[in-house]
Amino acid sequence: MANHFPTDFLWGAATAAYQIEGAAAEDGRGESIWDRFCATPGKVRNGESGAVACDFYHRYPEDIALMRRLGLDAFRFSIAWPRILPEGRGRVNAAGLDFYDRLVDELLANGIQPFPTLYHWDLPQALEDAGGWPERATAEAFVEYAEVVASRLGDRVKHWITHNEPWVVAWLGHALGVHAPGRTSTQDALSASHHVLLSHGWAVDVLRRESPGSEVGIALALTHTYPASESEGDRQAAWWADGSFNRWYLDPLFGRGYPDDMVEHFAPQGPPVEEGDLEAIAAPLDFLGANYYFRQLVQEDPDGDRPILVRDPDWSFTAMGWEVYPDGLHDLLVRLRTDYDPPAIYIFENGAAYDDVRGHDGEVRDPERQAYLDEHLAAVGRAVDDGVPVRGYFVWSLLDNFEWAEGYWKRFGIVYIDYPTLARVPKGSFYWYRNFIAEARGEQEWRASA
Ligand code: IFM
Repeated sequence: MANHFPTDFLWGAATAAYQIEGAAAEDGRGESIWDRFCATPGKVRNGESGAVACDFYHRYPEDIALMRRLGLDAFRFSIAWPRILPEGRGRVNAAGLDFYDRLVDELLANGIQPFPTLYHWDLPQALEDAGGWPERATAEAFVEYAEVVASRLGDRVKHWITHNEPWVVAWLGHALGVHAPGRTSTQDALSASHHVLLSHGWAVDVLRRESPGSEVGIALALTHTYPASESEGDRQAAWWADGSFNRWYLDPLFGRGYPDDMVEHFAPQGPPVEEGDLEAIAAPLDFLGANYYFRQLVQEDPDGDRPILVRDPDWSFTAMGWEVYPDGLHDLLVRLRTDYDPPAIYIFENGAAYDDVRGHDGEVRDPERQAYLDEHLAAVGRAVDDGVPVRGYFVWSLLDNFEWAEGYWKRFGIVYIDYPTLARVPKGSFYWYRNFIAEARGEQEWRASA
């Protein structure tokens, strides 16, 4: 399977600041909405937080050495906005910028391309206190932040990701209340969603100006939706689910505005669109980032106006309860090319949580994760064969980490973190991925545990 990939295909791993960095109160970092959310009783499993996480802030040289052992071409991380601008806008914290400066230099010194994401959910609390993403001013603040970061790192960073998964920011954070900031309003979700997309569009120009020659894109949480049957009702339900999860973001980013059927569905609520916003959001992208974990199998609800997600009992599920459905990744990639034709696609997240344990010999064997990655990479290979311009694949995640409201018990890493000691233990999937990358490059395979 490994030989399906072009020689310049980028092999990567992905992470996010709040999930791995720790050092939450160090070197002038301000409070983020996730610090506040974690400190609110009942919001995060076991009252856990990212205060220490994997301590990547201090241990990044060790982790970069692991990336090098793995043979990575690229590393996706995010920048913590409250480290750079502790109050969200205005005063710049030099120590925060210095950290990412050192990180980028260390990556490059090890032959690894930095792929920073500017916003992976850790909004400065001060901006939330001023209204947060439902306010247009937060989009303006994001552009100032993007400018500060790009003017410092833009000479070395060649790929910028503005946002991670606007759907999650909007709906989990503002409508369902299960992520920070924990709001429960559909209108807030629609406003937040619009301002996240708007801030993306505005930042594209700034990033290109401050970081000449770089490429800019966004990472979306995408799924492929399938009707549970061929009935008209199920097909319409699948189209609705596609509208809510995929088209609501893809359509405006690719210049089509918000999809009419969904605008009608949400009316009289809706995104607070002002003149010029849709043009800004549609700023041409250099690449589209696709984060894929599972498909959606959708059935009509005869008693409600929203579809029901159903489970096919014949398939297997990860520790998150997410169905393992590799064909969905192939079908999604083909659909993206057919319907949106992006110049390039990166798979910025794909991976699985399983209940990993460390054996008596100290090793972590995770054959289910290896199978998950193998099958999904085969699906990517088929999409590449079908002519989809996939340029890279980033496994989620390099390290076990803080899985948001689930705390630390969901382990997505190919490297196990022994949280009491913070020791890093490469899992079986780490060696498997290393072999896969080496084979894809036409190098000799490493021995399984070498
Ligand atoms: O851990 C998250 C990540 O932060 C965003 N995408 C999904 C992952 C798994 O839930």
